Formats: sequence, C-alpha cells, structure tokens
Amino acid sequence: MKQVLFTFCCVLSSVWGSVQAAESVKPNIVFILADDIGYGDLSCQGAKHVKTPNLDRLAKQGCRFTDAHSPASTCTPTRRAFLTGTYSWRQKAGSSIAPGDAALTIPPGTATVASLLKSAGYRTGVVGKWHVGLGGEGGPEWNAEIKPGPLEIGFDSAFIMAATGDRVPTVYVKDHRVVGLDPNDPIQVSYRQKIGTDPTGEENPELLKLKHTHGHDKTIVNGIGRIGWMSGGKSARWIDEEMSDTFVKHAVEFIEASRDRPFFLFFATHDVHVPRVPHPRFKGTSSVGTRGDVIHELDDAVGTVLATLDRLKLTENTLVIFTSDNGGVMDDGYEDVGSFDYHPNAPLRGTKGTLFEGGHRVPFLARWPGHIPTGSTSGALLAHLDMAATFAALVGADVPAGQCLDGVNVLPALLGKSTTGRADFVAHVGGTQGPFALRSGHWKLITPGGGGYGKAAKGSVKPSAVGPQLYDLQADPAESKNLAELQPKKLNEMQGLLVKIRGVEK
Ligand code: NG6
Ligand code: CA
Repeated sequence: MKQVLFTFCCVLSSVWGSVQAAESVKPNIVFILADDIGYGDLSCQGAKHVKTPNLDRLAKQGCRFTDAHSPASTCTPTRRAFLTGTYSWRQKAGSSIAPGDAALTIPPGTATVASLLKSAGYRTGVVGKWHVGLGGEGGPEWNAEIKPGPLEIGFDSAFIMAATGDRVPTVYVKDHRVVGLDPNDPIQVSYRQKIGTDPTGEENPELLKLKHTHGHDKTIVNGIGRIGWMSGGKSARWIDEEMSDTFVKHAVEFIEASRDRPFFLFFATHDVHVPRVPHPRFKGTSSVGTRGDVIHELDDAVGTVLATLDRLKLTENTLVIFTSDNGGVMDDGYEDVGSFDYHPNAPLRGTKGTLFEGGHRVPFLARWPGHIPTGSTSGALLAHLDMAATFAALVGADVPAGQCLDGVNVLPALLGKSTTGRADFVAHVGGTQGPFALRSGHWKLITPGGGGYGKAAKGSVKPSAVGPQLYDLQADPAESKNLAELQPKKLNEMQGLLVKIRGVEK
C-alpha cells in the first residue's frame, strides 16, 4: 500500500511538474512599438547625441536584431501587418496612412496577434497609438459607442489615441468611449471640411484659425495645427505634454491588473512622432533639439515599464520586444528641427516614407531572461508581421486557415537557436500597388514609381525618380551603387520573385 501511495504521489508530482512546465512556456509578452524611431536613434544602436540607458539595458539583457523590418515605411500599413500577420498591400482598404476618422481597417473576425494570444488564455491590452481606424462604415461615432475597434479584434482592454498626435480628434478613447467627454459639447470631426467653415458650410469664427500647411487643412488645437477639422469635445482634449506619462500610467495599470495571468500588452508610444511636445522635465535634455528630448522621454517610458516588471517580479517570465513602426525622420512638417548633424537612421540611407533601408529597417530589441541569450546580436531577417505566427508558435495557439498569410514563425531566431529568419520580405510605403522593396538574401530590389511622401525623401533620391534599383546589401549596406543595369539577370530574378510573392500577373 505504501508503495502504491508512493508511486501515486510521484505520478501526481510529475503531472503537476509538467503542468507547471506547460504554464511556464506562456511568458507575458510586452510588445513596445515606438513611432518614427530610426535605426540609429538609440545609444545601443550607435547614437552619439542622445542617451537611452533603459533601452540599452534591454539590449544588454537580451538580443539586438540588426536586420529587422517594419512592414511599411509609414505607420498604418505597418500596424495592420503587425496585428494581422498579412502584408497590408495584400489587404484592400486602409493600406495607406489612415485619416483620424477612418473606419476600422481590420474586419472583426480577422485573426490578430491579440485574438491568437487571447485564444491561448492571455489577457490582452493595447495602450497608445492605434491608427488602424475605428468604427464601422462611415467611421467612428465619437459621441456614442465607438465600435468595432480593438475590443472587437482580440483586445480585452484599450486606452488609445485614434490616429496620430497631428490628426484630429485630439482625445483619448478608452474601450468604446471618448475619455472625459461632456455630452453638452459634442465632438465633430471631418477630413472633408473647407477652411473656415463648419459642416453646414457656415462661416465659423473658431475655424478661421484653420491653416493650410504642408498640403493638409489643419485645425489649431492647443496651439498646434492638426490635420483635419475638429470642433467641440473641449473637456476631453489631451494635453500634449502629458501624453507620454498618460500612456505609461495606463500601461502600468494594465500590467498590475494582469499580473496573475499570462498577458499581452501592445504598448504603442506616440513618441517620437510629430508634434513633438516633451514633458517639461525632458525639455532641453538633449543636445539635438526637441526630437532628441522626446527620445529621452521615450526611453524613460520604457524604463518605467521595465521597472514595473521588476517591481512585480515579472521580469523573468516576460518577453519584452522594443521596435519602431517605420524609420526615423527629422522634419515631418512641424517644428523647426534645426540643423544638427544628426542622422536618425545612421548608417542607413533614406528616411521614413522611403523604401531605402532607413525607411523600414528599425531597431528591434528582445529580452526574455533564460531564453534569449543576453547581450547577443542577430542578423536574422525578420519583420513585425512575423509576430502573429511567432507568438502563436510560442504559446501553442492555432492560426486559423486562410489567416496571417505572410507571417513566418521566426521563434528559433528570436530565441537565438537559429541565425536565419525569413527568406524574403516585401516593404512598401503604403497602398496596394507599390512601389515595393523586395529583400531576398542580401539582394534588394526597389521598384520605380511614386514612392516616398512629402519632404521625407530629403537628402535621398525618391524611389520614383529613377528606374528599378538593385542593391547588394552585403557589399553596399548604404545602398549607394545601383546595380540594376550591371546585373540584368539578378534584376530579372528579383522582379520575377516579387511578382510571385504578390500573386499578380506580370
Ligand atoms: C503625414 C504628415 C506627418 C505624419 C505622417 C504620418 C504632414 C506634413 N505630414 O501626412 O506629419 O503625420 O503623415 O505618420 O502633415 S505616420 O507615422 O503615422 O505614418
Ligand atoms: Ca510612424
């Protein structure tokens, strides 16, 4: 009997052990997506004129990926591809930068990083910049229930801004509602108004303040021009100086409330997008102007999230990833950024909005103590759109058939078990018809036509200005020698591969 009891206990304890083991492969996941941070913007990526001790700590305690890519060189298509695991250029509506009143561009029912993790028992939350649309056809109902939105595509909670800091409405949305809205002062938003008129076409003195700058009609809110037309919602308007702290506070609250379950936090900072308005405690802290100051603010925000994980003893069991939604840009049409000798994407060519590496090769730091080798670097090719397949593999979630079409499970690379990631990768600026950049091995093709936006291409030739471009990134990481004419066979091969990946007729 004693023996039987002993065996029973052993079996029980080994079953319990394996239950615990199964549990422990479900780390918490914090995915931090910074806005417009360039490849060379962090100290650990070589930046000399800013200091990013918290991000450097993340790199030191984990792995720095040197060939990681945002799926697009602008925000909306990157975020959709990250969330859905499918290239935005393959998806119809909303493959370009969305206006602030865009309807949700990810139809409910689409598998997302959040819905996959939720199906595996995770508590899922998003805090920060959303910018993939809200509401049904016709866009969000700002004064009523705003849905569908994050909660309808896999998130349990949301504290977000709809679009960008430079797009109206300048309010936060919590779950389905605008935060702090006075029903007697309803919000009106339009991206089709004429300067100085309200929706009825009447002249409205408040709106005479509207300015048309940099190709956009702008409403002055809190003294700053924002793209689009907005009135009302005065009690709900955010304070730019407090935005970073506000998002951090909600990120910390989410972590605290989720500490007893595996959780997934998508923390999408507004820093360092325009308008760049640091909290006074960061003003003047860098030697390269406001953009440097908000990099410091961003680093501090990451530091608070890391400190929260430490305080709650969650660090060991949390996978933290930090990356950016597109490459860096100095002048994005707002403040005078001065004439500092500062290159946000150094040593890469190009900026946000272009298809050179500076447009879409971004910092990517990953830490998971005991699982990702500390202080390592990896040259594996990977992209944000791989996260759905990768996280699903990590936690044992099933990806429904016909979903997450382009993501590759890069878990072996993420965990330092393999030096290779994806075989190829297609970046775009936005839209569905190109131009495109194709990576395959160390070769890169940039197709001609229409690329880049605004002044983003400053200092570099717009992809539209020349015919096809072919670069050997191994020999020429700065994309300085276009080999298209010298290597017609390679050019042809790359063009053929792009056609094949896009699934279009030649
Ligand atoms: C551009 C805006 C830029 C930025 C960008 C979107 C001007 C001159 N430019 O139209 O400021 O908001 O859109 O950036 O207004 S993104 O990172 O969200 O894609
Ligand atoms: Ca961006």
